[in-house]
Amino acid sequence: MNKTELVKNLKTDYLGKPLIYTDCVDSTNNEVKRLAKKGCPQGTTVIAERQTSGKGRFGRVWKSPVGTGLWFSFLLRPEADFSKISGITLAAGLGVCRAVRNFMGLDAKIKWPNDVIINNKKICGILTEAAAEADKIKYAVVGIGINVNNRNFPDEIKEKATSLTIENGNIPVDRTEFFKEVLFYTEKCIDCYLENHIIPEDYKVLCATLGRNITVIRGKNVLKGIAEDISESGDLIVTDENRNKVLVNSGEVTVQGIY
Ligand code: BT5
Repeated sequence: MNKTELVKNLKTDYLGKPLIYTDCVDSTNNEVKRLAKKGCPQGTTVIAERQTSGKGRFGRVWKSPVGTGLWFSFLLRPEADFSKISGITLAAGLGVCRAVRNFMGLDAKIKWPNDVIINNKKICGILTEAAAEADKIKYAVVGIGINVNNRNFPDEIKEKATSLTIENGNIPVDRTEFFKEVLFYTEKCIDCYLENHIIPEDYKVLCATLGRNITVIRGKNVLKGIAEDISESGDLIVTDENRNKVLVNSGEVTVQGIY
């Protein structure tokens, strides 16, 4: 990829403006956070060919091999309550899902809260990190990792990970054009969420978690039940084994038949 092509004909209002392209960084989330503290504007986006400390949630590692995927993060400075943070992650996931469906025609779905999957395997993970001022969002950094042209994966994730090219019959995917589609759809979905403050119905249609038996691990507690719905603030509404409705807003979710 190169910066000139990445910014050419970008269809967004603010995402990717400005765009910082780099060969190697510890984590694009960390880099955007550093820039945020220096006052950079909403929309500032960092994309890297390789991350040396790509990260997932709860301190986990995000594998970011060189030249295969899209590893990028962008800055938002919304005027919104801090409670809107989890909905921003869901909106970004919907954006990626739409981009994959429109650009590739592949049957991408969402695994609540932060994965995009194809054929029950993970092609994308999203990590949102935010700073608060009183109960408002000061800034939010949304980091998106998408496996695009990866042909294989390390042993520890090969059962659950896939890439666009693997799902597309090994035809290489134009990462530059696809990146622009992702920015376009993600911006649309985030704007829509921040204007209307509800999770759109098509999120639910594309959410593979709903209607399935799930297990949620929250610290030492394990909750088993059926994922029924998603609340206005983006929580998962689960009916547990005693038929109680429980709201789940974080934790590790295993969906029967997925991972
Ligand atoms: C996530 O965390 O899925 C969020 C990943 C966010 C990555 C982006 S890349 C750009 C930006 N900069 C960063 O440093 N991060 C963001 P979580 O739900 O905790 O899932 C992490 C788990 O996914 C790991 O423990 C592995 O099991 C698995 N995993 C790691 N690398 C993967 C990959 N490339 N593809 C699929 N699964 C992977």
